[in-house]
Amino acid sequence: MEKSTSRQSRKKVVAVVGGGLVRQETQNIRRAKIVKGRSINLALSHRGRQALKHVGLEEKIVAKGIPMHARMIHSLNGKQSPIPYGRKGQYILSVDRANLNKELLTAAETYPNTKMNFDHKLQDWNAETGLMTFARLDGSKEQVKTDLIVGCDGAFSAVRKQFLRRSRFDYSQTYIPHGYMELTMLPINGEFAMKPNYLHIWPRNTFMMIALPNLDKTFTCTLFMPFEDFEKITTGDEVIEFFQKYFPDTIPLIGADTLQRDYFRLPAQAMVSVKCNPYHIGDACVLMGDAAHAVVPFYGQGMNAGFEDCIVFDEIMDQFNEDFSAVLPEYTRVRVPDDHAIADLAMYNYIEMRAHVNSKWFLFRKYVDNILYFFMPKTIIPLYTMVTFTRTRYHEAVKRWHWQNKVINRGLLLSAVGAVLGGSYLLIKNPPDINKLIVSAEKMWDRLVALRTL
Ligand code: EGU
Repeated sequence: MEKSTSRQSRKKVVAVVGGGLVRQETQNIRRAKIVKGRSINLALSHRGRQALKHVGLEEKIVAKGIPMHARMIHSLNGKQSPIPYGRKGQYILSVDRANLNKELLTAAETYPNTKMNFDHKLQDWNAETGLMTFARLDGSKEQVKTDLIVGCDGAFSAVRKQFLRRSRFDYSQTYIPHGYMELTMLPINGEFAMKPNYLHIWPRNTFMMIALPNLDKTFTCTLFMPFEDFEKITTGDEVIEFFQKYFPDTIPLIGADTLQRDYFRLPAQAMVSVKCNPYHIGDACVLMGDAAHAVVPFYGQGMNAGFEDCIVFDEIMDQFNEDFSAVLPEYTRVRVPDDHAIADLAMYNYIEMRAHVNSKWFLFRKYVDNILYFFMPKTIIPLYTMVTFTRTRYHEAVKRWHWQNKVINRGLLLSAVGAVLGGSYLLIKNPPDINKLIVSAEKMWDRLVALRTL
């Protein structure tokens, strides 16, 4: 892509390496037959929508997204409990990865100063000279030199490789012990098999399944489970046995045959978290999206954070008159703390969910969040609300969350102390009649029994 500016005399040539939500046999999604591995749908929330708005695509994408106003928690006994994401109008969208890609490519093509090359694999590049070598499908090579390289080539970025050879480049990558597998839930009698406008969740501690709706009335179910457990299941009967034990309500919905077929279609996919710093080399190269910060999917923010990178970069480009030597360091300075914060949050949520999140705990925690938010909307904002429905900088959201937790804990402590002191005072002032106490204890027991059966 070429970029002309008012301030700079010569047009700058920029190479965007990658830059689609792609990872399949051919980068051109419009010609790709199968999309291997990668998830089919994504949760689009505020940050991602704002970025799409900047390029005039929000309406187009939202029109083909399915709103999810609440989570639907599936208990082991088949009970379903909705928990809203927020107020009316606060919802996330299930969007189709392939469609998003198609629209982004089509929009990019409309710029006269862009040229797209598909099926060019970055083999190597030189950080000193900026010379890149690409391999085409037929094995031929092409060498290109540009003013700026933008590495948008995903978690296993070839652009990032050259950063690793440099001094004072921080890099960490962590594979989590869990893998994921996608299973399709087909429509039943031409209709969605479950309520469509929800993010369905089956929290089972170390195992978890979620399901997002698609426009064709299917659901894509994603099963998260430790690799060692995936490997223990080797036959169709074992698949059914496993689902009977943990996700019994899904067997009739997915269908035993489909389940057995889908389970063995692809091996479980790995999930990796990547953090690095800085995101740039001089004025010549910059990383964005998963290439800069791959996150585990447990906050639904991977695409949203990557899209937000673009807004932040664009704002800094305006601020510094597109002077790459000023823009790139500023982008690193501003963006690294936020991307690291969301990477940590996603990892934290993974650890918390696998440690002790069953359906009761999940429901309880989200109820408490929502109730506090309802009564003190200015003081206690749930973390996921700040992350999902605002553009509060990720690291600010984390800071505020820590502060809120302190306030909540103090509040709880004070109430507890107050209750004990107040109760003691009342008991001493008005000693209760022992007979009345027993009667009310019986009543209390009835209430407890009633609660249990709720
Ligand atoms: C995982 C895989 C529920 C799509 C985190 C919530 C996700 C998504 C949650 C995937 C969960 C987990 C949040 C959203 C979203 C919840 C969120 C997770 C979309 C804390 C296609 N997560 N996901 N949190 O709050 O903020 O509903 O594959 F199960 S959307 Cl793990 Cl908001």
